[in-house]
Amino acid sequence: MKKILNVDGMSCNHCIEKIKRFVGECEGVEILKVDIDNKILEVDIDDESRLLCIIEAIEDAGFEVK
Ligand SMILES: [Cu+2]
Repeated sequence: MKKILNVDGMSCNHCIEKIKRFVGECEGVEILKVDIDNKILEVDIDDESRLLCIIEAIEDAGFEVK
């Protein structure tokens, strides 16, 4: 299922790479889009429970989920 998360604090390509790297560690998650302008991360997850890992990964990367 597709999910869109609002992520605060992204400002450059480096941030995009960092988000991709950290969230990429989560199983069952495919990153569809990291959009700095609209401050969103779009993912395809196989189960709702994957959101927990994603949110933790974003925070570990130093960004904030709104
Ligand atoms: Cu950056």
